[in-house]
Amino acid sequence: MNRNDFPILNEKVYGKTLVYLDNAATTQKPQVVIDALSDYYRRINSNIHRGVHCLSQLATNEFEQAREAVRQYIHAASTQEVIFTRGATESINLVAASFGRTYLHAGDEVIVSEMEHHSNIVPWELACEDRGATLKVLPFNDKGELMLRELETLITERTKIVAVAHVSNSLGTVNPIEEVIRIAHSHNVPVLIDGAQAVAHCPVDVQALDCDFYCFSGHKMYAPMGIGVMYGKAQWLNEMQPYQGGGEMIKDVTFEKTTYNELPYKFEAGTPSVGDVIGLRKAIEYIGGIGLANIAAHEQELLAYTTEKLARIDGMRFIGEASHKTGVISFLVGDTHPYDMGVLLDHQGIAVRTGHHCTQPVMTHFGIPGTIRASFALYNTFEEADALVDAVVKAKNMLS
Ligand code: C6P
Repeated sequence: MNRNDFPILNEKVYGKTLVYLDNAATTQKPQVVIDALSDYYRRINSNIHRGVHCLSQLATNEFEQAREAVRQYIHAASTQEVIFTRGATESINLVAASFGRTYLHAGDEVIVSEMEHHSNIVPWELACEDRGATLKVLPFNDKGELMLRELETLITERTKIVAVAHVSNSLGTVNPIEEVIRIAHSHNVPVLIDGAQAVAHCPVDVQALDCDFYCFSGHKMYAPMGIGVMYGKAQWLNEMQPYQGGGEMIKDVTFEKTTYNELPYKFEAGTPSVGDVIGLRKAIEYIGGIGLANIAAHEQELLAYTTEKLARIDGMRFIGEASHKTGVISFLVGDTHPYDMGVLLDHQGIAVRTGHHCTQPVMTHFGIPGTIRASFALYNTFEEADALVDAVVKAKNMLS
């Protein structure tokens, strides 16, 4: 599917054709995104919202058109609710800091799940520490599925927010976030969804979900690095204190009292990464041209095919066997160390990630140091899946 759109896929590593299966870490970029970036710097590079001059106006227009493209992509009610950040990590830090400063008090509680990426744990730990609040944890079972029934008992009248991943980066689990949101809202508790591993793999409709915050990175959806989005319902964003100060986030500044700009600018301090925002819009258009449903169907076929073939390998152990998964396969083989396996796969031209994947609590749950993780994107092929399986067999034989 559209492999030739991605120039890097023709690169060789160690003289072998690259088999890129580290898409959960970052996806490769299609030529149209690369072109959009260089075109921006060649034609209209200038600071936005600040100049009367032509280039500044052109850049501002492109920037705001990209915001509208993001709004449509996640079906937000308004562009006021689409805040540009550097990535999912910054988006979650923004919410944890600003929401925390506004609503969290001593004795309050925040709930995260046991399968969260560190980016959806540490910002909440910092906020709780800062405000004298407590972090509570929603566990998952040995298949890697959230134990949803526990949520009812975890939520108390002191719970201020629930923060959960849409899709787990180390298990591949697609969480029942509709249900999480329904339960939390029935107790008047808002919900933040970490959508970093979802936005390129399944359609997201923030209004239908009714989530309060939805955070993601551009670089995992074929866009440049250094750009991300924090969606938040206007009702929260209007009340929340700003995250950072400076630049366009102000209305009036005096030494006595500074007032803040309207949404979304209130949360966008400093010069944004304009070219990357424009690249994000191109990536959204690119995904739209193929269709998320087609991408999801292709990745599901790859997931089923590869899982079935890997399962035939003696000693294969999957970490994360939820009934609803995206194209992420975490595994161990016999007692081989994931790092050793990763190095041997790399020498065969196969790029996978090994280690804890920034989810140490997940590794602690299973009592393992890490996993080998293969993750798919729209351009991966069944031949590449076969190459992975062959390379794992070869590496296993070398290591045993
Ligand atoms: N996961 C992975 O290899 P940033 O780094 O801000 O773009 O994304 C952080 C992040 C947040 N939540 C989830 C669920 C994630 O998977 C990630 C990034 C990469 O799995 C790098 S650790």
